[in-house]
Amino acid sequence: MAGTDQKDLKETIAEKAKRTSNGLRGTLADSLKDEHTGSLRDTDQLLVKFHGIYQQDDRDRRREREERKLDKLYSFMIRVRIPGGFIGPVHWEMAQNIAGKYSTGTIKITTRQTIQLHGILKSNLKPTIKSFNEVFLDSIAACGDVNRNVTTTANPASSPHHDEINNLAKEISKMLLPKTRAYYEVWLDSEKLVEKTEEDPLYRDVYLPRKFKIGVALPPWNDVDIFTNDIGLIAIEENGKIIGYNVAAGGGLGTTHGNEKTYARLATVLGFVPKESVLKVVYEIVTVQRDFGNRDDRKLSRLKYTIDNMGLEEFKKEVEKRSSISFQSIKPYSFKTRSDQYGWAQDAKGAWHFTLFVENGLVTDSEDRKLKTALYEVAKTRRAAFRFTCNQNVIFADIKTSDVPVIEEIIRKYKLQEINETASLVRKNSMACVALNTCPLALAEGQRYLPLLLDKVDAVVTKNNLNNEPITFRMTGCPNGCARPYNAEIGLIGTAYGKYNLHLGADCNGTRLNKKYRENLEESEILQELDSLFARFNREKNTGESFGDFCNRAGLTGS
Ligand code: SRM
Ligand code: SF4
Repeated sequence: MAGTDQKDLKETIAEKAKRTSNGLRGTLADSLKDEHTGSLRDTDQLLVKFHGIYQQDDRDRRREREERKLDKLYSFMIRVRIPGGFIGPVHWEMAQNIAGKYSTGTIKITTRQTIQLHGILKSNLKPTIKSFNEVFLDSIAACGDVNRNVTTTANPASSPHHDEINNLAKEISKMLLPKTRAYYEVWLDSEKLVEKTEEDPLYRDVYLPRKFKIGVALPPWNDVDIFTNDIGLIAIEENGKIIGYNVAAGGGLGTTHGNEKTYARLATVLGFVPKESVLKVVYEIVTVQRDFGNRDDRKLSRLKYTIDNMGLEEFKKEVEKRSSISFQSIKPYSFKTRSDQYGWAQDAKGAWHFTLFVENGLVTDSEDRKLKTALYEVAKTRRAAFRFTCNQNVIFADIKTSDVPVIEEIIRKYKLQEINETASLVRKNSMACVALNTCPLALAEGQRYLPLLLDKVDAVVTKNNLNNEPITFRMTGCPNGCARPYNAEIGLIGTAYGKYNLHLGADCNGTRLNKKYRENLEESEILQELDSLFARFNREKNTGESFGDFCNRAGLTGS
C-alpha cells in the first residue's frame, strides 16, 4: 500500500472526507456541473450536508425505476438555518416562492424550529440558495458534523426575556459557524478570497465527530425539549432579570435497533454559570467534544457517549479547565409544559402572537384547507413575522395591536382558528418525522401516516373519556428519534413497514425518558394496546396525574 500512511489506515470515510475537503469545498463545484447524473459524487454527498443540503431519492419510485433499469430519482432537501426560529414576512414570502418554483411546493417546519424544502433537482440547487441569499437566509451548518440550528422557547408571550434568549441563540449560532467561505464560493459564485483554507480555530480541518445541537429554554416552558440537546441552557431569572443559565449537557436520542451500545439519553445538568460566562462555557464544551469525541464509530460519537466515557466529573473538570470558569450549584427551576400555547397571546411589550397548529409541520394546500395560501397572505400584509416552534407549529408573531384585525381577517377567511379548535388535544400534542418517501433511513411511515392513525386513536381516547388529557404522542419511521419519541408519553418507533415499537412512561414535561413496552406492533395491535391502557388510566389515575406518570407508576414500561 505505497503512499498510504498510518492515519489513512485508521481513518473512517467521513473523517477523511472532512480532513481532505479543503474547507468543505471537496469537488462540489465539479459535481454540480456534471449533467450526466442527478447525483453528486460520493464524498460530495457527505460534504454537502455541512451546507445544509441532503441528497435523497424518491423511495416510492425506487422499484418502478429499478424495473425500468433507471437510476434512482435523485433530488435534494435543503434545511435553512434559522436560530430561534424567527423570520420576517419577506423571508416567508420568498420561502414560498422558492418552494413553488424549485421544490415539491410543500414547506416542512421541522422539530428544530426551522424549515426544509424537498425534491429540489441538482440543477436547481444554486438558484434556490441564491434566492434565499437575496433575503439573507442561508443553510450553512444546518446539517453536518458542526453545531446545528440553535433552538429557543418559541413564544415571545412566554416571558419578557424572550428577546434576550433569542439574541443568545443567534450569538451561539454565529460563534459556532464554520469559518470557511466555501458556501459563498460554491453556491453564490463569490470570488475565491484566499488560496489556502481559512483558519478555523474551533473546527480546524476535523470539524466535530458528529452533529451537535444546542437549545435555550425559558422555564416554565419546555417546548424546546431542552434535555434532548447536546447542550441545553436553562435561563434563570432573579428579580426580573436573567442572571445566567443552568447548563445541561449530553442529551441525544438516536439509537440503532440491535446495537445495544447505543441509547437515548437526556442531558445532565452540570451547574449554573452567570450570563457573561455562558458563551465561553458553550464554546469549550464543543472543543471538549471535538477533542475527546469518538471518531472511529459514528454510532457512538455524540457528546452523550463522550460524557459517559469520560465520566461526568472528569468532563466537567475539562470544561472548567478550558474555560477557566467553575460551575456553580444548580439553581432551582421547573418546567410546566412542552405544549405550544395555541391561539392569541400578548407579550410584555404589548405585541400579539397567534400560534397555529400545523399538523406535522406540513405547510401545504389541500382541497379543504388552504394553509399555504393563508400563510402567504399573512406574509403579504407585512404586519406579522413568523416564528417556528419545536413542536412543528407556526406563530404569526410580533403583531401590533392596531394590526391584529388585519391578521384576524385572514385567520377567519381561512378558518385557521377552527384548526386549533377542532384538533384533539392528543393531536395537538403529536409530532411525526418526515420518514417516507424522502428519508433514506426510514423503516416505516411517519408524517404521512400519523394523521390517519390519530383519527383512530382519537376514537379510542373519546371512548375512554380522556378528551381532556394532553397526552404527548410522537412517531418516527426509525430509531433515530427525529420527532423525539423517546421522551413522549406515547412513543411509536418504526421497526419495519407498518410496524412500530410502543414506548411508554415519559413525563409530560420532557424530563424523563420512556421505555419500550411492546415491540413490532401493527396498527390493530397499537389500537388494542392503547384501548386497554387508556381504560386502565381512566380507572386508576390519581387526581392530576398525567398518562406518562401513570404508566411509570403502574410499571407499564417493559415487555
Ligand atoms: Fe433527524 C437524520 C429529519 C430532528 C436525530 N433526520 C435525519 C435525516 C437527515 C436522514 C439522513 O440522515 O439522511 C432526516 C431527513 C428526512 C427528510 O427527508 O427530510 C432527518 N431530523 C429530521 C427532521 C426534519 C424531522 C422532522 O420531521 O422535523 C428534523 C430536522 C431538525 C432540524 O431542523 O435541524 C430532525 N433528528 C432530529 C431530532 C430532534 C431534535 O434535534 O430536536 C433528533 C433527535 C435528537 C438527537 O439529535 O439525538 C434527530 N436525525 C437524527 C439522527 C440520529 C442521530 C444520532 O445521534 O444517532 C439521524 C441519523 C444520523 O445522524 O445518522 C437523523
Ligand atoms: Fe428519517 Fe428516522 Fe429521522 Fe424519521 S426518525 S426522519 S425515519 S432518520
